[in-house]
Amino acid sequence: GGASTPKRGAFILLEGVDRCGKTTQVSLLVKHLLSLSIATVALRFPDRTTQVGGLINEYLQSSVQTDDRAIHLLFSANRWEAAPNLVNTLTSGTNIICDRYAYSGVAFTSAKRAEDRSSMSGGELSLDWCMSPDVGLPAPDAVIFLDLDQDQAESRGGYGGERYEKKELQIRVRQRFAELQAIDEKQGRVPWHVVDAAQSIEEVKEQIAKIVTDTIDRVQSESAPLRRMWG
Ligand code: Z5A
Repeated sequence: GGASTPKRGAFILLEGVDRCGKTTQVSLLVKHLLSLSIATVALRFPDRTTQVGGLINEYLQSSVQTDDRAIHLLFSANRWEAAPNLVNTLTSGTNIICDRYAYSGVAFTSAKRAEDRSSMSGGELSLDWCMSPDVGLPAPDAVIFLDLDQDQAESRGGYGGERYEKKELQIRVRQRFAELQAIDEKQGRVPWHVVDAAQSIEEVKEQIAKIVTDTIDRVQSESAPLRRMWG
């Protein structure tokens, strides 16, 4: 018999509101999995290191008026430009732990209102409009949503200077994530795991590590195909 095809890696996504601890947990998780000799890499969006990511970085750090649709499409393009490498990584058997993705894209743009926005039209951009450029991207095998209410998030220190770091917007973003969770649960394809991010770093880490190892086991034992976003 020939060599068997290696099992693909799992694509695990951490999402959540500002300061929920995603970045902290992604790096702890990658260390934990590597210590178990489980091949894993971290990804994050926006990836500010590419040319498109450089434009996004300038946008986030300035108050320059840019049409919200144009900036939304840049965030999506920043995922599409990473997608071939993302798929290759999974196919080679390496797991990916990702910090933000299309859900953040939709949640933030759709939460903007006239006062946060600079578009031609005054109304909010619909969830459907916001989802469409990301349709077809590789879908995660699990979403881990680090949930933190606004007061707890604020207790982690004052907001920095970036343009989305505003209370009212962040509250609406959290509501949009809940709508996206409901859509995924209705489709029954991408499972969500909501973790209480108000716990200690160690407690959150233990809960997430269990979800991640269960997801890796499931993807491998079922030889689960890689799905596409919202397809
Ligand atoms: N955005 C968008 O609009 N469209 C898109 O498509 C995408 C993103 C992908 C930049 O994202 C902005 O882009 C973001 C969404 C928007 N706007 N906002 N807000 P980013 O990912 O580059 O930046 P960020 O998410 O705002 O920040 P962050 O650094 O990634 O935050 P975090 O990862 O959630 O948190 P952290 O750095 O791990 O922890 C925050 C602090 O809390 C830190 O001091 C920790 O030590 C502390 N911490 C962490 N865990 C705990 C616990 N358990 N207890 C107590 N304290 C804790």
